[in-house]
Amino acid sequence: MNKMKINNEKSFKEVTEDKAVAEILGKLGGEVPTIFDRSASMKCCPIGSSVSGICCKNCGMGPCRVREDKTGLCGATLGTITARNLARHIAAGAAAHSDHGRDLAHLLGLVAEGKAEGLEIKDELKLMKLAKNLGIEIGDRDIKEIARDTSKKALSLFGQQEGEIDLIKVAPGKRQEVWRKNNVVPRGVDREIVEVMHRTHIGVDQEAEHILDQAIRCAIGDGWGGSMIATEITDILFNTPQARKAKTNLGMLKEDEVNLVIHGHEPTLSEIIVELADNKELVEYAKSKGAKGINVVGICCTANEVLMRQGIAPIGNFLSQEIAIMTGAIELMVVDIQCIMQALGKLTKNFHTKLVTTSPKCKISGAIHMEFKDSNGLELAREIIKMAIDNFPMRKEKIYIPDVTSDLVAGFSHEYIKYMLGGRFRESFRPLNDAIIDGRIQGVVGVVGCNNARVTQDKYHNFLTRELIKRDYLVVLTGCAAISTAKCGLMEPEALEYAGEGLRSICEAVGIPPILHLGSCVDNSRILTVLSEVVQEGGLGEDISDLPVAGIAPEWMSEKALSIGTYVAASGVYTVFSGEPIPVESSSEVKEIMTKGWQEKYGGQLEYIPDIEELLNKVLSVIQEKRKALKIDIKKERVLLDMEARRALKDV
Ligand code: XCC
Ligand code: SF4
Repeated sequence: MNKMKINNEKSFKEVTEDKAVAEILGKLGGEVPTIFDRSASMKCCPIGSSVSGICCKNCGMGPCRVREDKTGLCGATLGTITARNLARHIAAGAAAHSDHGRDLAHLLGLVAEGKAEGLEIKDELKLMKLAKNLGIEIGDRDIKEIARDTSKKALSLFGQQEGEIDLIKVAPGKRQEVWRKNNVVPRGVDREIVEVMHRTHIGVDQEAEHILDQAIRCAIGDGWGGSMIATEITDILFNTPQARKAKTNLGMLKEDEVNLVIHGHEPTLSEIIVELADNKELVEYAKSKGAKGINVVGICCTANEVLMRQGIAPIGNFLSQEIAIMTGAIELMVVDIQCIMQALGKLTKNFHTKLVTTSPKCKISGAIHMEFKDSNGLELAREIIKMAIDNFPMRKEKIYIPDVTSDLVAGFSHEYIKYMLGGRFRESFRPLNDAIIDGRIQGVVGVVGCNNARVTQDKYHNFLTRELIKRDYLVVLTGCAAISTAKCGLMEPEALEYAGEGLRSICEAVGIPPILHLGSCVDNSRILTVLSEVVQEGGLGEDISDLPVAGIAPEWMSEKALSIGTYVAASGVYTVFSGEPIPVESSSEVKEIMTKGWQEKYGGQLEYIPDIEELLNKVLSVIQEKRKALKIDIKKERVLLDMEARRALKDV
């Protein structure tokens, strides 16, 4: 282990922009190895970079290492292998999101039948909306019946074999036509994932463009299928988010309370834990063990879910998970699925912290497995909280909690944004469209995705967000990107002062911050819904591809991010990834297909630009081009009206 490399103040700042993480590394870095040490001592495998070609291990004659001038044993070319590898990544990402969505669809059915203890339908209006989109009869039927049928129909979309998945109808009509024309409307969520796996098996699909079209069909099944189902049903069962204040970062751990961290992606058990942590009896029990109370906080997207609905503090994003344990203040970390480092199993052994896995899909050696089975939620949550409390007196190491916190505002569902814009009785995206048309808002940019140990933690998210709002671009965030900007204080209400004049005037008038936290990774589907409704509102073209918007994943690392980027591009948005490594770097053919080729076919593209300033400039120029095409690029003079002029206007 190369401890020397990062065991000094300067290099801590090189690996993270998060002050709390840097502080802990400064105190304890090197004593126990973390991902930052591993990243310093192990370079990325160079295969895949343009000079070294790419590797295929799709059959037992390989691995074959292939370059521009050399094929694999079977004759597969560089372009084919690059496309196949990427398609498989996308299929894995889509599978992760969709399996998460499937579980929620299943859960909705159990709740409808009263078989999920501690859970109920919280947002009936939202249930009606989803039921309608899925073609379920509403009439004056009982809410439970509607919920049961909605669950059944949602579940059927995963295994559907023919036709089209219903939710693509949320997209503008013109967009649906683009997909139909290119034959990429998903027939069923699972079916497209399976077909990617089949087509990338040795000797099947061997034309890069054709393989990538299937990857697109699979990704659309994620965004407009699995992920959308996950978001909608989470809102139905746990409430559609509304703006709420909260705090973030490691300073939210409490020295004198039982600290319980929820980490992963699934909201269900976490929601129950959060609610139960206020239970008087349990709080009394904690007091009997010498603690002042029970403090539930989160990491990664489970944190985003409970932040959006309950205001629970996210104490960190992906790269903070080990660092949080190193505070010595965590009694128990309960994890479900996705983005949980296996390293936690070994790391927690150095501390009193208990690591508990709960999903039937995820076990980690060294962790205690306590399985969540839909119907045992309340009982399991109580057991986990009790275990955390019992562990409080077992603290042995020195507690070190950095005094670093930031305020934030989160909870921007598409419904809430619409409500803020138009007011309770006239919910509408009109004010947003008007602000974009008159240039006060130049465009909307999604900054999404992960942390990546090869990139300074949070740096790109924060840089881009600052630069964009300064130039009057409204920024929407999800996932770890959202936690980044929250940690550096960009989501504080005062952050408005960093925004350009036009954006600030709108935000002040409407009462929203210039940076909107839309939720977890599956909630990127909220962005799709917003874009569709903005198109429908009128004045900005007829399709998502006409809108002055872009998507960026500057610190991505997970396969889910690749699936997200692909469905966003396929929905007509200019999408750009940064960071390293670049999975298609070796093949100019594949890069060309995903940029020029997709632009022609889908009106959106997925590009990789490693240099962050170059990336920013590209995003700005793409959006300005869209404004030009819409003929809204000429900045209209803003006339300030006095009271009389306002009255006169009203009378017209
Ligand atoms: Fe995971 Fe969603 Fe990535 Fe963060 S952002 S590292 S996927 S937790 Ni989605
Ligand atoms: Fe090599 Fe072809 Fe087998 Fe890939 S599928 S490992 S290129 S022989």
